[in-house]
Amino acid sequence: SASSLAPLHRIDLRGRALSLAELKSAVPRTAQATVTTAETAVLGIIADVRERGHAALADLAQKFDGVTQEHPRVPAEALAAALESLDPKVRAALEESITRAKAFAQAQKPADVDYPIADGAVVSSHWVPVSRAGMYVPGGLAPLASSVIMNAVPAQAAGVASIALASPPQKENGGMPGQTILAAAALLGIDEVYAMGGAQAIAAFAYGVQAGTGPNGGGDTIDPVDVVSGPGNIFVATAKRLVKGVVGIDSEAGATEIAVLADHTANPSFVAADLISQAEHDPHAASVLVTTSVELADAVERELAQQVAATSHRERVEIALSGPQSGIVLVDDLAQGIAVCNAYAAEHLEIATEDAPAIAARITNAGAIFVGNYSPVSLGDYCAGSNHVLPTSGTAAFSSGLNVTTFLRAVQLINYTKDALEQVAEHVITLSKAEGLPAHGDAVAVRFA
Ligand code: HSO
Ligand code: ZN
Repeated sequence: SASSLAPLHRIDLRGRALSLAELKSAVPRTAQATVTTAETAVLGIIADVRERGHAALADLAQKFDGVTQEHPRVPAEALAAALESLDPKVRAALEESITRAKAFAQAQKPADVDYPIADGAVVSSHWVPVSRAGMYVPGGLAPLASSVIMNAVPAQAAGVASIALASPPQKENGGMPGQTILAAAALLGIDEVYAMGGAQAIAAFAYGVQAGTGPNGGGDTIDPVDVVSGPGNIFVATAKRLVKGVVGIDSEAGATEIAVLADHTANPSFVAADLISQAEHDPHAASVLVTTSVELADAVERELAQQVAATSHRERVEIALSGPQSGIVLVDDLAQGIAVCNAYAAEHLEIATEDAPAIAARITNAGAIFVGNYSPVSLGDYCAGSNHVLPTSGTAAFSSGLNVTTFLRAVQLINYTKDALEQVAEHVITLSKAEGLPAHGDAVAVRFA
């Protein structure tokens, strides 16, 4: 059947010299009204979980997931059983994904620095893991077992001792998260798993939940965490933004985005397939093509119409592709295309141009850059070794995708001998006087009095 796909929005920037601010408002983005609505709802949910603990979690599980819940903790036997009954092919694929993610996370671990800055003086920075991390794994439209891996592997590589995982209760699975998610958790040795979804899961991790606050006076303690990580929908991303400061977060990883920077050499069928692959996640997902070639844009639209007609999640894809957050941006040349991509700061950016590595090197803002025709985003979603939890909605301009340092802090150590302190004492005293804080200088002088 022919697709009912409406033509994508076309934004024609050819022949226009735009300032950075103009570029930023020219690129397609989710409407601000949607963001504000989510914020209001999420503030209410966070307050409710803080006030009523397990009782709030139970009500919200009923409301959003349609399940009746006494306590969200998934029993150990359920985790073991899920692993037991896991399809061996899926297990092998998860294991390959884990192997690659682990190898990369290990390699990514930053080195400690112990720097002899002067005689008898050593300044160090030592990477120390956080004590406890809470990870979110989306359920909803698609329970993402791969996100268990993307969250947990870097945390484990960082050396986090206590890891808790939350994923929305699935009605079809007796109110527990999806079986593959449970199996993946078991495969990674994670035993603290909760059937909690949405903003309420983020609130529970950030503030903890008191024992005995359940509907019938039950419910065990959920300890607060130091870092909340993981991808989610707009509500989860908003909740993470709102609890940031109480806890650390990886980044705002909301509804997924793909941008493709393409010239006339791009393969329209590959480009269309990749745009659809991320649109399949969520009606709010964004698929953006930035191209120097009108012919390519037209060819991609023809491909989209054909491929969308045959895709499983056709309705969702059509909504995502025709939304204001998606579109085709026409540019004069690759220099303008690069400027557009940097202004957009995509979660995922594919480079489908001649000499893709050289173009990729000129990208300053993107969560992850997929270079050339054989590095599609879906490779990164599952098995590249890179991480798929990445900053969305422009936050790639200042934040990074989930990685081993998400769970580490660089603690500084300062170790001077008496002689080494004496060497620099005069400067400390001078600066303390210059700032009008003489007691600072006195604290040094007293050691030599
Ligand atoms: N593209 C999503 C991750 C994902 N895709 C998981 C499939 N499964 C956000 O980067
Ligand atoms: Zn994906």
